[in-house]
Amino acid sequence: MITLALSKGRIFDDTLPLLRAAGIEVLDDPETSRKLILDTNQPDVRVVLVRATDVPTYVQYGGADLGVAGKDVLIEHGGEGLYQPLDLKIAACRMSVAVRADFDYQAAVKQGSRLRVATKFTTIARDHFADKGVHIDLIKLYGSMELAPLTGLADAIVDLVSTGNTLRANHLVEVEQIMDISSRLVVNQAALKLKREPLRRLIDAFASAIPT
Ligand code: PRT
Ligand code: MG
Repeated sequence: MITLALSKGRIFDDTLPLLRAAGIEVLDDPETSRKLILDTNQPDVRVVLVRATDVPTYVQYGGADLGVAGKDVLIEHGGEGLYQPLDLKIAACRMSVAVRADFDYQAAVKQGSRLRVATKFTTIARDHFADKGVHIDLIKLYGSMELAPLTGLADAIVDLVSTGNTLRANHLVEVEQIMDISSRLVVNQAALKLKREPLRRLIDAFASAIPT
């Protein structure tokens, strides 16, 4: 049995075409079914649905043989025990710094001001500002980062941006792009040895189906 960990939403949706290219059809729709373990047309392949941030943990400890997770999630997790053979180029976005439109970020940086930064991506934010030599107070949030500068909780946020619509709707501006983000295939290192043949076949099929 091969167990693939996916999160509902964009990662599930964008992984379906890759699975199809490998001859795998998922038999349940996670948006209508309440099942957490989904069967496929292959009796020896199943999909488990977990939170996006839990995918690396499931794969690391063998709760799943492989999974799909964003580069953001993998950096924050640390990647321990994970083999990362492929950038699938799906669920693409970027990690950025954003501030209120009326906050002069460049001036604050130039003056060497201490910045209050709210984010769920604490490792990425800490590394980014350390590289720039900017001192920060980090405020860990679990969601709705956009609210932090609007309420005075923080001067800046570090968050994912794709269309930019969420920032615009909240009168925030992107002042720095930290890195491009896409989702990767992650594989449990022990499973790669024990289930070498079927996993290799799956990885190869995914590799040839990556959008260009
Ligand atoms: O939603 P939940 O709290 O369950 O978990 P999650 O947010 O971690 O999962 P999910 O499914 O939303 O995201 C999974 C992965 O998709 C992330 O880890 C990213 O690698 C990737 N991804 C790609 C994105 C986006 N694009 C994205 N736009 N993840 C989040 N967003 C959010 C962003 O945080 C912001 O709130 O969408 C908003 C911005 O979008 P625009 O289009 O308005 O700029
Ligand atoms: Mg989300």
